[in-house]
Amino acid sequence: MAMVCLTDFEEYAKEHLSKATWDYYAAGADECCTRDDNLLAYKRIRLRPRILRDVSVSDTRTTVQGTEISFPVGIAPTAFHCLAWHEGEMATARGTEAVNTCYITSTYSTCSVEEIVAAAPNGYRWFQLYVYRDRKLSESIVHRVEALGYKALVLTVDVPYTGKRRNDIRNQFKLPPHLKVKNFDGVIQEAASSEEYGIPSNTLDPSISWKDVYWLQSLTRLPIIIKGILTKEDAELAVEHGVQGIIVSNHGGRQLDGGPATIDALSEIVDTVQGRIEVYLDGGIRTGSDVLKAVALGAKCVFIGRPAVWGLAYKGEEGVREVLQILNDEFRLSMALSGCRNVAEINRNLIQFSKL
Ligand code: HOC
Repeated sequence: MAMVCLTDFEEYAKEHLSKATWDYYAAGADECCTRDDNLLAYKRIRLRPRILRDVSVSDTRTTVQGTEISFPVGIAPTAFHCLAWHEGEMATARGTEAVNTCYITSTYSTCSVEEIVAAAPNGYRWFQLYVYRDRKLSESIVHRVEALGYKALVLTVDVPYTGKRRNDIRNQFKLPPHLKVKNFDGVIQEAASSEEYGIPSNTLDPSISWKDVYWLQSLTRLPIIIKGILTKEDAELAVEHGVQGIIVSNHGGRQLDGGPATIDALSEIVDTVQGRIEVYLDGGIRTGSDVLKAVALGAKCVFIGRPAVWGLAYKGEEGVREVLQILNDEFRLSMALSGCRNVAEINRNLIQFSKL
């Protein structure tokens, strides 16, 4: 089957994954309004293409945190990749390395960070981190990933509790016994007093607050990127707390239902930050023109979550690579068709604001 666009991978994954696994990845919270709006919002935005600008040569490269990547798309953190492909996150890491972009490894990986780094030693990686009640647990993971050469910490701040995902409750979804959150293997000694998805959930600390950003900074020299900001007020606080980046994210619509689509929240955050730190986005990216719109509205880079998992389900490492390659080709084409020869030429003039 020739894969032409990202939704081809979605259809394949839906047909081939078990129902419980499919439902887990597809899940949004409650009525899934925010999950669905993440995609619909792109369809409401219109572009203002420029013509006759010699687009015979185009360059999609950009940088994130000072490192060059092949185009402004990376892999967002998603959990449990071994559910989609037997080599799990090791395959994701290889597929991403092949395309020379950034892979944000989830804490809830089914391969350990050591296995992931060994599988793709030249990959550019950030690590997604939660703050645990047992700060020593977070601390030990921070030191591990720093020693392994991860280049930034992505502090996820929108999960004081897990969102209500109805199908996961109906399916009683949990990680099957042959899979583990390998990063916790031998690290969490005590039996969990409560579990979600078959993994300890009492570890997540709902009392996390801005002072924990200072705590994290005291542990590491790595750049800290806060994932889960949706308002200008929190964007300003992030800058004031000295972090190096923000990911505008609603956790794929899996947490608070009723919050904004990320592309709709982006502009107020970019306007507030005014270039003081980099702003990224995840949620709802399905085409190269979606990437173009997000970059035009000020995202330095966007990250894809579910589409990477669909690629994995299709053909492991090769599938992840194909998903990224298709998005790269589409982005390059959209750039050319709108008169942009390189990423620096993409700006807000491309967006038709009267239609927003
Ligand atoms: C035990 C807590 O990000 C998701 C993942 C994991 C959520 C936290 C699980 O499913 O959205």
